[in-house]
Amino acid sequence: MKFIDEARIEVIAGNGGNGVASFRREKFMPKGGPDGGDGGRGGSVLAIADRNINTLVDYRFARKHLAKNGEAGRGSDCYGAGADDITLRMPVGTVIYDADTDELIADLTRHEQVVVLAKGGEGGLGNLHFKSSTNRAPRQCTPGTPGERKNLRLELKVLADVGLLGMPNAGKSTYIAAVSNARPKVADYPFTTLHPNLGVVRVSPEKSFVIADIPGLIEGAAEGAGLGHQFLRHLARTRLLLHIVDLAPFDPQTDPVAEAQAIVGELRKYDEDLFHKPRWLVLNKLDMVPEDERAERVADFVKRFGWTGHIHQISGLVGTGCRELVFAIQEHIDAVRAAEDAALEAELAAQSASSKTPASSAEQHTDDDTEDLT
Ligand SMILES: Nc1nc2c(ncn2[C@@H]2O[C@H](COP(=O)(O)OP(=O)(O)OP(=O)(O)O)[C@@H](O)[C@H]2O)c(=O)[nH]1
Ligand SMILES: [Mg+2]
Repeated sequence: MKFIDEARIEVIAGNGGNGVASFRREKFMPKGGPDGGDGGRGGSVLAIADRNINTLVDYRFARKHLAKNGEAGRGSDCYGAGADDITLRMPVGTVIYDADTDELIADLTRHEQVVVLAKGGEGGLGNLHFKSSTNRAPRQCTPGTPGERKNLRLELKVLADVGLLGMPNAGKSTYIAAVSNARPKVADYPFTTLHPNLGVVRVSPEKSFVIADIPGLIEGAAEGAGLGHQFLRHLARTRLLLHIVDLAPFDPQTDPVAEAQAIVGELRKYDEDLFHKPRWLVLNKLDMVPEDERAERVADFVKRFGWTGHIHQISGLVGTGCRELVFAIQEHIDAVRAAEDAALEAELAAQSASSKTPASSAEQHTDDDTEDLT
């Protein structure tokens, strides 16, 4: 299963510029002192975690990342300019290893977390640093140090934000193909999808989410019917489930309400937590329902299914309603991420406060709290 995304890159930091040995030479100043400046620092290569990036795909194409060298120092007390660092944006969740030694270099767990991948070299010293009372015309200067150079292996465990749930043939793969970069097999027979597929849905240049298409579920999956229900484990860490229902089944005897109830039953049998996860109802294949019957068919479904939550009507095949659903999902994911960030910040603030607060003021706090309660 392609849930691990991997890339290998080479990072090369810039060398430090050399220091120089030079002497002041001016008219009427026959023995000007040393004036050779230092070399500038070489640029480092940094990584920054960005939660708006979902895959390492960019790093499979751009493999070599080079920062510039620092400039050498010059005469007349001129210091060489330092080179700028370069920053590589990587998804949150990326684990970075040294590919040669297998040593763990960093684990990017927080949005905006910065780590140094290869440190730029230090600039060398110019001869003006070597001036002393006994040596007033030093000729020493030091070269810059080389920048670090590393081969890295990046690993990302791709976690889906959204999971698709539904009977075989409900149109799960059709939907993921319509809105994401995934191109799963779509066919009019049940159990076309045998392995989970992940797709990245890009809503704007900075916003995207990952959606997981899993094999269809049928009644009795908990007891092993169809492909079983083990695939549901891939949905455990998602933030939203889309329950896709075929509103126009090929066989007129099939009742979409009974099918939807069977899915919910299997979900509950599999895991109570998954059952309580936010879940939206997506009624699919609306193109197959004559326009004048749609409202009635949808209302009848909602009533008999007893649904009070979010509902979307789409046609994965024609594309109707698909974009609106994508925007609604992104909004939901943004809100969940913001709440997660706020919770994390509060936790970090509490941690740093408790490590800084002296015992006496901590007692003070407790007193305040009890006062509030009474
Ligand atoms: N008319 C119509 N057909 C659709 C729509 N969405 C999917 N289909 C058709 O329904 C059939 C099943 O679609 P899939 O996307 O493979 O369904 P699935 O839910 O992924 O099925 P499994 O992988 O077997 O679980 C295909 O023939 C699709 O072309 C739709 O909105 N309208
Ligand atoms: Mg499928």
